[in-house]
Amino acid sequence: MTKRGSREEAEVTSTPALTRRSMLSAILGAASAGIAGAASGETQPSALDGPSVPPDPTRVPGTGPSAFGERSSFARLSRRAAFGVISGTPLQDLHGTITPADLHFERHHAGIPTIDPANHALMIHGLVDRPLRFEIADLLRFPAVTRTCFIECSGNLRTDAGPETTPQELCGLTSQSEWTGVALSTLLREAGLSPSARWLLAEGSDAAIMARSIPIEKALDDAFVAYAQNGEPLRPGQGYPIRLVLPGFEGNTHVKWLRRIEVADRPFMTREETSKYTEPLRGGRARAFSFTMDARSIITTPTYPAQLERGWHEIRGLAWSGRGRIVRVEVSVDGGARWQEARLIGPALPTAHTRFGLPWKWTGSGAELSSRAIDETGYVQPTRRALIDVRGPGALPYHLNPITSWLVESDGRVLYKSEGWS
Ligand SMILES: Nc1nc2c(c(=O)[nH]1)N[C@H]1C(S)=C(S)[C@@H](COP(=O)(O)O)O[C@H]1N2
Ligand SMILES: [Mo]
Repeated sequence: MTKRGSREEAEVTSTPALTRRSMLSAILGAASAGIAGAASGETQPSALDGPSVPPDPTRVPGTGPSAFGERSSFARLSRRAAFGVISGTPLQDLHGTITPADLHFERHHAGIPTIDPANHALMIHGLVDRPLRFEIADLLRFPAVTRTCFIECSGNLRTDAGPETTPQELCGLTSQSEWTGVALSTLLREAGLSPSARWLLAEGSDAAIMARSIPIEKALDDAFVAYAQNGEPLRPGQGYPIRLVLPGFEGNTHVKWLRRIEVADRPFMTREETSKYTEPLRGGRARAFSFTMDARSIITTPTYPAQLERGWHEIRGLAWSGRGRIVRVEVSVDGGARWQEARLIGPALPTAHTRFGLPWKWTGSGAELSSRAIDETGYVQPTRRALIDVRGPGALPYHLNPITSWLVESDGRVLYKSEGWS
């Protein structure tokens, strides 16, 4: 992996409320499965916590209701953390399109800050008629907006992945939530934009003081300040108490722990939009402010580490586009020689993960499964070769959305078709 944040860039914050038991299962979980969800305090039940299973569940009273629901200890789901600054969503273990909040991928440039919402506010200043300061309670009083959309890190492709790579490890830096908050246009109207306003700076209150320039058109279109995720307050890892959501834009612009918006007549040229989050092109040039996430898809089952049985299966996966709706997903089982139209399962919302499926009978011979997404602008997900031709083998793999394939071996093993990036 060339870009996954470097160690010196950030530190993992430890979760304040680790109990002895959760600490123990965190350590056991991390040690036994190589799973480091422990770093964020998201622990899985360990063998020690396992329930005693009665031979016949109808013969014994069940357990009672509780303050918090927990996942079945048979349903083992976890994020995989790396370098202390990133963790991926286990795409291969999920269904539908909503990512459970505790499995939303995480990318923190300087850890998760602990913020008391009572002491947090959002400032709007710069080229405005009235500089304003909003408490969280103020934000909750404005008309709410709710939108289901993905957030995807533009570094979401592991270019050095070998055959034994899961979808989570390959491209688990995309997740989807139903976000609720207040439209940024509403807040900007309160402050009154000056006619020369063209760009905003959005700044977070983490130790990285991460900041990005946002074009005014996006700010006035569908940008919003979210305070809730899947019906509950944002998780600390997702920006509690507030984050910016810019549907379809690269993950980095969705500034978490948002504290300040400054309005200006030009971009601010912050570190994250100059030395980072730009894409090298052929001929020694680079593109910058490449906000929109291009259409992409990935098969989530069957993929590594599945062991396939002969007979009928449904090839399933996710497709999404930062430019709008997914209109079509095509699947090939013969390495791209022929493509079949998959069924879209559930609604195809704009800038949202869309589930697709295609029933397929595996007869026991080798197969190569691939998917390609087409969005409402007619954009077709490119091949790896086409992307390399345009970008060159540049050092920073941002905005790479190649068609991805999985090889089914005659013994039923499923492996990522690893081709490198050159
Ligand atoms: N303040 C702040 N905002 C941030 C970041 C950060 O480190 N600090 N990381 C950014 C990056 S690179 C991404 S991809 C997304 C990740 O959001 P998530 O952790 O909720 O998945 O948040 C963005 N917003
Ligand atoms: Mo990112």
